[in-house]
Amino acid sequence: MITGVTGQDGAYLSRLLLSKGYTVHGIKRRSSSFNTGRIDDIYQDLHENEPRFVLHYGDLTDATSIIRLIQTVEPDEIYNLGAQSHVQVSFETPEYTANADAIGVLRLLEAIRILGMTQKVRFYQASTSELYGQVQEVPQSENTPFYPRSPYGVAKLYGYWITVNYRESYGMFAANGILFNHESPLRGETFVTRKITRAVATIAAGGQDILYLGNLDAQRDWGHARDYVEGMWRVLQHTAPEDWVFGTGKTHTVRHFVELAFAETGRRIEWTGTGVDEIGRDAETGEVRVRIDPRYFRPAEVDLLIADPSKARRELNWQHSVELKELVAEMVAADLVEARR
Ligand code: NDP
Ligand code: GDR
Repeated sequence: MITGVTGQDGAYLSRLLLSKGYTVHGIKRRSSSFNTGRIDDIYQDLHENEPRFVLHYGDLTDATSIIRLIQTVEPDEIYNLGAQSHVQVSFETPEYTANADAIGVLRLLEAIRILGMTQKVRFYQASTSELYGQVQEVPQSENTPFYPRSPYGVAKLYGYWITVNYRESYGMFAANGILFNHESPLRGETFVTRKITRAVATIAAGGQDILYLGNLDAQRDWGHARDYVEGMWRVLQHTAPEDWVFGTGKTHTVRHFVELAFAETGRRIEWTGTGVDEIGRDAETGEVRVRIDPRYFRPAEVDLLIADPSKARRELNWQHSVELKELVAEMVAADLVEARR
C-alpha cells in the first residue's frame, strides 16, 4: 500500500514494486481536477481480471478512511509517502501541514495497531533531510541532531519520532528513510529544480523571458528519485527496522543548478549584482534570464544539506547511480519536449 501514490515518488515506487511482482494499492485523494497524470500509464481498469495496480480514495487527515483501507487491503508493506510536501507552502498552511504530515503518520500507525496488524505490516515513513534544518554538522548522518526550520520540517519531526516510538513500544517493523532532495522529470513544478528546468526549456522554445527565483545560495544534495525509491524498498527488506540516510554525499547551490540547466540548451549564464539585485544574463546576447523575487525567500531557510549515506551503502548495498549533470540533462530534455509541444 502506498499513500501519496499520485506524487513523484509514488509514481516511481509503484513502477518498481510492480516490476518486482507486487500488487500495489495506491491511496489517492479526491480532487476536482485530474491528479493521476504521473500514474495514468500504469493504471489498470478495475474490471480487468485481478489488476495488480489498484487505486482507492482516502486521505491522511481522515482516520476512518485509513482504518477502512488497511482493513480491506491487509497490506504486507505500507509506504507512507503522502504529505503536504512543499516547504514554503507549509508556512502558509501550517495547521494543515501538521495534520497531514504529522498526525497522518499517527493515524496510519494507530490503524495498524487497532486492527491487530503490528506483527504483519512493515511500515516505511518518508522522513526528510529537512529534519536537519539549521546546520549542526556536515555531512548529515543518522546521528546528526535535528533542528527543523519550517512547519513542514517540524511536522515531519513528529512523523519521524512517532515511527520510532511505535517500533519501540509495540515491536512493529516501522522504519524511517531520511531522504535528501531527489528530483526527476516527474518532480512537482513548483520545486526549484523543476521550476528551473521548465523555465529553461520554455525560454529555449521562445515562450518565456525571465525566470524569477528566491535564494540562489541555498545548497542541496540532489539525486534522482528512481534511485531513492529503490532505497525505500531495501529499508523494508532489511532484517531489522532501522532509520537510514539516503543522499549522494555531494552538494551544489541553486545558482549552479541554474547554470547547468541553461548549459543543456547551449546557453551560458553570467551573474552580476548581489542579493535581491543579482541578475543572470545570457553571456552571448546579454538578455536578462534570471531575476530575484523576494517573495520566494522563506521566513527561515535551510542553508546547507549534504548527506553521509555510508550506513545505507554499507548495510543495504545502496548507492546513487545518477550524478547531478545527468539528472539536469534528463529533466531539461523532458521539459523541452513539453515546451515544444
Ligand atoms: P509530492 O508532493 O510529489 O507527492 C505528495 C503526495 O502526497 C501526492 O500524491 C499528494 O496527493 C499526496 N497527499 C498530499 N496530502 C495528502 C493527504 N492529506 N492525504 C493523502 N495524500 C496526500 O512529494 P514527493 O513524491 O516528492 O515526496 C514523497 C514523500 O517523501 C513526501 O512525504 C515528502 O514529504 C517526502 N520527501 C520528499 C523528498 C523529495 O526530495 N522529493 C525528500 C524527502 C522526503 P496529490 O497528488 O493529490 O497532491
Ligand atoms: P526543499 O525544495 O525546500 O529543499 O524541499 P525546493 O526545491 O522547494 O527548494 C530548494 C531550495 O531552493 C531555494 N529556492 C527556491 N525554491 C522554490 N521552491 N522556488 C524558488 O523559486 C526558489 N528559489 C530558491 C529554496 O529556498 C530552497 O533553499 C524539498 C521537498 O521535496 C521536501 O518535501 C523534502 O522533504 C526536501 O526537499 C528534502
